[in-house]
Amino acid sequence: MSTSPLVVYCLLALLLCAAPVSAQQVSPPAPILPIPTARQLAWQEGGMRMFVHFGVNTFTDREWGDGTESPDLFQPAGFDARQWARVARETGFSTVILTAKHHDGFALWNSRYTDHDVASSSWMGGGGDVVGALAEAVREEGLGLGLYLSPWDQHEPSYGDEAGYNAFYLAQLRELLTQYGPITEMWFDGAKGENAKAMNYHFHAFWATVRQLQPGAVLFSDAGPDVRWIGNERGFAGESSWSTFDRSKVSIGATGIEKYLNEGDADGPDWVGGECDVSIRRGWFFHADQEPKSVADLMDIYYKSEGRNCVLLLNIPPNRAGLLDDADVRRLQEFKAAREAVFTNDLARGATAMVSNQRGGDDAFGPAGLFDDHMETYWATDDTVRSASVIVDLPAGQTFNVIRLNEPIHLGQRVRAYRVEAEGDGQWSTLVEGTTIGYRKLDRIATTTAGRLRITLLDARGCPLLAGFGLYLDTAL
Ligand code: FUL
Repeated sequence: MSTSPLVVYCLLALLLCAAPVSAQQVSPPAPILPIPTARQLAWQEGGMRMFVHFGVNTFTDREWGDGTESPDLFQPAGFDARQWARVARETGFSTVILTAKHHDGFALWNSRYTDHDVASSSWMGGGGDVVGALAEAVREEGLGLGLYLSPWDQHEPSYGDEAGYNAFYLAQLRELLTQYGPITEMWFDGAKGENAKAMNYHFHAFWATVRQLQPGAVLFSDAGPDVRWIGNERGFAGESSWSTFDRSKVSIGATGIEKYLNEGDADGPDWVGGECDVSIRRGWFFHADQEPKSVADLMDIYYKSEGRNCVLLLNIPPNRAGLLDDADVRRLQEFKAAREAVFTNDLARGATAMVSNQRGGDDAFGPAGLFDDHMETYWATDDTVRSASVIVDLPAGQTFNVIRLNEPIHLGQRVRAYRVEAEGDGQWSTLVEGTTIGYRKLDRIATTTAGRLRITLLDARGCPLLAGFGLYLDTAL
């Protein structure tokens, strides 16, 4: 079959007209190092984690056992890990982290390397496995599993013999890492009593073993390497809160480094985000005479942890029946309702904005990125910029007392200082001045009514970027 010259001409013309004009795309900003790894990003995006302190202390009413406890003391007659996992999911936690072994050395799984474990208890005829039951339960609920394996072990006879004990610890660690499916966080506690024999723990071997066997798990300790302790057990991050950090400045279990842990380091070469651990009750283990914290206290903790670029790790200690206590479950439900009452109604929705600088003039980097929920869409400035502002016009005047800001941290944490102002009668007045933003910054301010706001990023480690902005009314403030 032959094609007529006219048809060929028309086809050519069509092709030429349809040929794409090669548009010059404005490149996204280069990351400012250090940046988080994939597992660190997943940890941060997962948000709140539930800590579960459970073991012989639950039955002796102590916080630190001494390792002489009989395994038979451990008798959680109504143990139900499904209840723990269900409550965790229903009340907003992404992961449950269990004390598989606390300082008393009692293992909540059947460990081949000790007889100080659930298998030596008459509970369930020696067939109980708390770690296994929780692993199954969290998977059914779609949650992550984290494990705490205390290096300080007051029961283990080899403790004090550096080679022997570290080999024992690694053997137990390997059991936990190989028998229970995916683990998302391993928690290495630096705590040690004054009576503890002097001995080094081989943390580098512990970490390498986790990397080899559970590459998706973040490693927590005072010094990271993935996630760091926030320097207190009240759940509070610093007002300045950097995920950037210098690991060479800290060592595990050291004192005098709390402020550094609490605030991080704008110039640090390592990315090590902060995890804020705190218990819903005074103790880490269940004590019948203690009460859960009030919703107001839990909200304050939330603002000072999740609202300061960190992850909240809230401990809910199961009672002697082996269940999360009714009083704690009720409080968790109230805490969730309080968060929802504030954060489901974003008063900045539908706002429009004008920026002082927009990267390459490209709309892909315009302020629309502030009003969606994606870290991948963000307002970006030109490379040479260090200070820039955005004016936000709300569809109507709004009354609010909480401001949310988010940086796209996958490109590095940048902002060193910012200010938010409101316009009234043609004048700007400052609502808040802050330092770091990071993944999520929540500022509580005096209740304000305004229709126009100005956010100024005053200083940054590179060209500043902003991925989110929100306004809320917390009627409990
Ligand atoms: C500390 C421990 O000594 C406490 O008992 C608790 O486990 C807390 C989370 O860490 O270092």
